Amino acid sequence: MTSRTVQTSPIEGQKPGTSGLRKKTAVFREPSYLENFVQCIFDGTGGAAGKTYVVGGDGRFFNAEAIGVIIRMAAANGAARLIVGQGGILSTPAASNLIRKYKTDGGIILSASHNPGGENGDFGIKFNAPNGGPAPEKITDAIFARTREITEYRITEEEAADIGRIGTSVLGACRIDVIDPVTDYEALMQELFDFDAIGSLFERGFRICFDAMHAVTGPYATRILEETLGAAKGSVINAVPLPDFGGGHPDPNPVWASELVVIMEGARAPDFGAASDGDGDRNMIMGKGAFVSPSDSLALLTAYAHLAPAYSGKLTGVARSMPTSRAVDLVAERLGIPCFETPTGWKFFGNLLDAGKVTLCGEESAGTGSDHIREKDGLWAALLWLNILARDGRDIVQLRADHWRSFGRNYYSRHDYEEIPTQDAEKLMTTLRNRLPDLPGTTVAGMQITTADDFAYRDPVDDSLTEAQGVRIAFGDGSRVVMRLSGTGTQGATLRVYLERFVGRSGDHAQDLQTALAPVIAAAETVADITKHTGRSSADVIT
Ligand code: VG1
Ligand code: CO
Repeated sequence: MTSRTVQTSPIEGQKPGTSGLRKKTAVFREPSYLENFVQCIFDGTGGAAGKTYVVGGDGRFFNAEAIGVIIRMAAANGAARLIVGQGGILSTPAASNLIRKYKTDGGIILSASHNPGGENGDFGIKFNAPNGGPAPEKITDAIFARTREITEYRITEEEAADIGRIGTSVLGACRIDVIDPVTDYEALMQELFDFDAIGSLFERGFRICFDAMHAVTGPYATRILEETLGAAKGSVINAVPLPDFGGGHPDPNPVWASELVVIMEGARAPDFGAASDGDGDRNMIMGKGAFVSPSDSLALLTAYAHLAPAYSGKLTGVARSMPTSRAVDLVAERLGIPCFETPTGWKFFGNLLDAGKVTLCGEESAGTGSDHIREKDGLWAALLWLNILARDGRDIVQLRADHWRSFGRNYYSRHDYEEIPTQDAEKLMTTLRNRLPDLPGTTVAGMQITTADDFAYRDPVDDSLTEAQGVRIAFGDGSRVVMRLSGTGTQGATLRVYLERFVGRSGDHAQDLQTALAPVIAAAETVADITKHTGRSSADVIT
């Protein structure tokens, strides 16, 4: 094997965001862009010499090419072994599982998750730590620091053997194992869930629709749901991963997964619907004609997880990201287990999971997961739901209605204002932040503000402090508004406005969502002057 050392210089803006480095695909294809960042991953984590990494991605445009580069760079940097998904395919949860199962030194995952793909779409790369989770900030900070001082990278002259075929090969001293992407993941799901109960549910004629959105979950869902568990053929739709996700936006919410919504609202709707995102870590759950909000889904899964073998009597605690609705808090309280509130992004759950402080966690953005891995897991969420439905017997809509009757309903919605000029978005946030001390006690749009702050998180395990994680404004009637700027976009800024209103046990749980939230929406607009700062009279995407 011949390795080359290539001279390079720092490239601006290689700062990882909420979940890795995300840019336009064209940016990643610029000379040295990918190579610089990959070298900085190695350099920022003590070098690759003698190490083992998992490598895979969501199959989007440039995935295979980027993996070819990463393999050559890992070999040139002295890595001992790489575990690569066949064809370069690994869902984010499957990669997390492999990192843990084979006790590797981490993994490199290629994905821009729910962002559209293709030549004109987005691309991304992230490093996961040996615990299987997204690198915590002290690692991403070290990687970013390297991007500002890099002078050279190393790469082999030779290409690796074809990753389209399962088997073992070598590139110099580096062993490359190309494995089936689904096998280990399926074995893990089998350990967690009552496959017999789910299988007999399907035998009794229970119908499902799983929309893989032409993204990475297709092969996983087809194998597990249809082939192993016996769901009817065709239960998984858009099952073939495509480099541009079929031109779609692989974000499982009622706006982008509209094909599933139409099916689930149709006359012959299946009993259960689910969708997952580009890299398979998100989930959207539906019953007949009913979208289950991710925040409600987390609360319901917490309340009924004991029906799955892995979680029966095992819930130590739960965690949710700060903007996620507080529905799960009520369940935790009744179960007598702690509920942690963390900043947005899965990396903040890692320490809590490693320390055994929480078993389940989730985010309002359709991410749910457990201590089985260190990433959120879309198909896992669908399987946990199916396990619960198989053992409980009620249908999903009834289950949710009973839950609201028992706990009250947290009406919840997120309003996104996309591609705002960055300066305007930052001005909105700064102006709002400056006003925070004066807000408590005042009334906006008829709503009385009780508290207002900028969320800061002290990690209970390593005591690290993460500040400026989003403005929280609470109102006298228990409602809440949260505002923050997205950390995953690649163009301009996205303002996320999270709206929540609680209606108690005996209240009306059947109101139209946006109507129920109207007073909170008006208060958010008034307190932050959204129209003035953004020039928009309404949000671009409402979920
Ligand atoms: C978004 C979501 C956040 C999620 C992140 C990564 O981040 O809000 O909850 O963890 O995406 O998800 P932001 O900073 O844009 O709000 V994924 O499926 O991209 O790995
Ligand atoms: Co994702």
